[in-house]
Amino acid sequence: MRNPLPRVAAIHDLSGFGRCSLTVVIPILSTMGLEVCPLPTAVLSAHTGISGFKIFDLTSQLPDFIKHWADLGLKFDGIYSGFLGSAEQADMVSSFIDRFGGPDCLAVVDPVMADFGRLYASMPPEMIGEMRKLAQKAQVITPNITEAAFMLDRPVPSSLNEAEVKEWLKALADLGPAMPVITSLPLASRPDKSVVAAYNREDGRFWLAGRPQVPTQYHGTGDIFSSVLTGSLLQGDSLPVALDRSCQFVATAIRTTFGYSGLSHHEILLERALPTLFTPPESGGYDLMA
Ligand code: PXL
Repeated sequence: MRNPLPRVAAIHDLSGFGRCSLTVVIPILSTMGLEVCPLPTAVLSAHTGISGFKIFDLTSQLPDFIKHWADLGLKFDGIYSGFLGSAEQADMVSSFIDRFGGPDCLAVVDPVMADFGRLYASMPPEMIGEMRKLAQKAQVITPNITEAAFMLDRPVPSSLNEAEVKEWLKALADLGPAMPVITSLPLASRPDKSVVAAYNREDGRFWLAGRPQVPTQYHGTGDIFSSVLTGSLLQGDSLPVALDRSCQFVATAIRTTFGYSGLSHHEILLERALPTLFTPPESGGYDLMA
């Protein structure tokens, strides 16, 4: 029997404080009408951007959890991975996609490991090669520009033109995924915008979407973006509409939070924005790259 609601395996950490990973993945995908089955990769007191964080890595537990799901005969319409607790987990996610994926299942890998030119505090350097390998199994990957550079073994660029963006996307598609997306793109022609770009190898088209920059940064916006993108694709949206909805939602969450004084950049007010996921997609915010 088909799942009455599209069912997604969400392979991310659970961080108690600092909105990111499962604490954004679950509310976003649930609001979008999907059933989320979380497979936690690690449990943290707070995300790794908050000093003093404590982490409990679940690498040794994952094989048993996965075996139980296999014994239960679970079927997934989507598999969506993010922050991993160790480099060894990349192989586990790869086998998970082999075991539970297939032509009717969307596999999204967000190669969460770095930002602003640096690996996150808990990330071993081997994670870069492991994420590169794992990307082979995904249809969609959503690196930010630092993660894209690390995966392609290139310097992190301070600015790219459109021809260069297309070349980067093709190079990412050559790693395996048919639909690579790059976020936090330093696009020379749109310095005032927060921009994402994507390529669809199936039709050879490149897409840009974005929203005006707000002069602040909130932690977890990459996870928020990838979660809405995953939900939107699983709802049947096209790639550019899914990009546009994700940018729109991130911009709404940021603008909703930015107006308050006294909130740290770990405290994006996700719940204020969730109801906007019920509104029909606007499609005015994307462009085809000529
Ligand atoms: O937002 C990415 C992310 C997810 N999970 C954990 C993190 C980070 C980024 O720092 O530390 C635990």
